[in-house]
Amino acid sequence: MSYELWYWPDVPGRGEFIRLALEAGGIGYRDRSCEVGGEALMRDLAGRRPRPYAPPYLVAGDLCIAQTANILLFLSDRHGLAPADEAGRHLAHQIQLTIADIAEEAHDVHHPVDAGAYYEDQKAEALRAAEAFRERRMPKYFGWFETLLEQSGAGWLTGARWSYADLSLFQLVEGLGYAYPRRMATLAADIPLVLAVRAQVRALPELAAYFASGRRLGFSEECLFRHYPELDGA
Ligand SMILES: N[C@@H](CCC(=O)N[C@@H](CS)C(=O)NCC(=O)O)C(=O)O
Repeated sequence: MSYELWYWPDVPGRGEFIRLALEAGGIGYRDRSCEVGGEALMRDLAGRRPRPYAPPYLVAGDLCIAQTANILLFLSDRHGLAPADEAGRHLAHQIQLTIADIAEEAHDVHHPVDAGAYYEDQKAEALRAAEAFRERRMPKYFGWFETLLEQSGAGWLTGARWSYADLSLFQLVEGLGYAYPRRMATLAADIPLVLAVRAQVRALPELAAYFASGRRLGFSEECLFRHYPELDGA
């Protein structure tokens, strides 16, 4: 089975959570976001049955699956990207849904009023939202990931081997490290296990070819995780 990943071209965004799982799992796929432009993506999406609400979505034969966490659960069930037992399967899914929550909050910091309007037109509200995100939300979420890793005791979130949740935690740390370098530097002392997962994923042999390929897209101010210096702070 070969898969098609559909996402916006040129940005990692939510598509990268899925790309990392496909790459680390050695799963064959066509990255349609790199082959077509945004208009072609919208045309494709509109023609799908059932129609996804938004990218990313994954096409697997007759199936079309949307929602990042749902796509990862689907791929994991087929390709063993998380523990197969009930507890481990739902723990990985729970973590992924929580990563979706913080990713959404990170997006809403730079678009606190209107997701369809420019950042520059909601900057005052964004400054206020950023302070709350940095001071209360980031430590709370990262404290929870750190607690899970302490409880796991195995160096990975769901057991002795990496799962797609670890890959996504890596991407979250990378993204927030891009967006909030000063805040992440301050938090670093409190989240050694989270940072160890980031280093372990960066060093995974399964991802070495992908990281060396030049195909991994960089963050930018068009994406989910954006760096606006005025929104960052220690
Ligand atoms: N909860 C969905 C969110 C999907 C989503 O918001 N996709 C963005 C791109 S990262 C989008 O195209 N949104 C269009 C919209 O919400 O109108 C997921 O995790 O996949």
